[in-house]
Amino acid sequence: MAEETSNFLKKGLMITFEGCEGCGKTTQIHRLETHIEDAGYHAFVTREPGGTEVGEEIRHLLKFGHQGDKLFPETELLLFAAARAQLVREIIVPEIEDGRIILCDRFLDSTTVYQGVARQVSDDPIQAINAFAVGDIMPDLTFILDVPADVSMQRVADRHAGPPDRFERENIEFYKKIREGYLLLAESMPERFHIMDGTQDKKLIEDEIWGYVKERFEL
Ligand code: T5A
Repeated sequence: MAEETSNFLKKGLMITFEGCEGCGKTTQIHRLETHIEDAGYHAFVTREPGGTEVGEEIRHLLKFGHQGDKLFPETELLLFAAARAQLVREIIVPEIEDGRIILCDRFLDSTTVYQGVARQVSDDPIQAINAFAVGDIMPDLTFILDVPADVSMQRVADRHAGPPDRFERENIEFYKKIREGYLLLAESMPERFHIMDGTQDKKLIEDEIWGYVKERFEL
């Protein structure tokens, strides 16, 4: 019988992926998950908003709810924070304590950029509400997949089968603000962020991400 190999981290890690719509987060998270598992570690993939039953209901409301057009930026902010508070407590904290490597598709930086920069909610409530939602949990590493606004919009248009969600219906100026917001945020915290050129070939990005993760965390 083949011997089972498993590398245990005493305390898990959290790696988040951020960027505009269609920048390639989901694609790369699943590829990184495979590398991590092949190396004998345990990965856990989740997403925001969502990842819990409560969070998935909030996700649907935020993206497709027929009252969506009536949402004020402040309401939107609190709904994202509510989904995050649930995800942190129900999933992330126990999984990290179990030694897993959490791979999360968006986290608190999305709120800083989408609700803060693009929707122009002021910084103090954004930071306070983010801090309240995440408690002691902060990503160990955040990849930004950087793509120009027009590439982002084109990818969303190309892959779409159903009707676009509230964020996908935004105009190119919104997408540009998001991109700039992420780049500025990364500049302010270079120790946590790693910016990748998201227009490169998927396999090149995958190899660079895995190489970076392996080296940084000595996996
Ligand atoms: N939001 C979220 C907030 O406003 N505040 C918050 O606090 C949070 C948490 C979530 C929305 O909520 C907003 C942001 C979002 O608008 P979502 O559906 O989860 O909605 O949206 P996204 O996170 O943007 O997810 P997407 O599925 O749109 O994009 P991904 O996951 O980044 O991209 P992916 O991997 O699905 O790829 C998209 C397409 O591009 C191709 C893929 O094959 C696919 O067709 N692609 C590439 N093509 C060429 N070259 C590459 N390198 C490619 N990589 C991927």
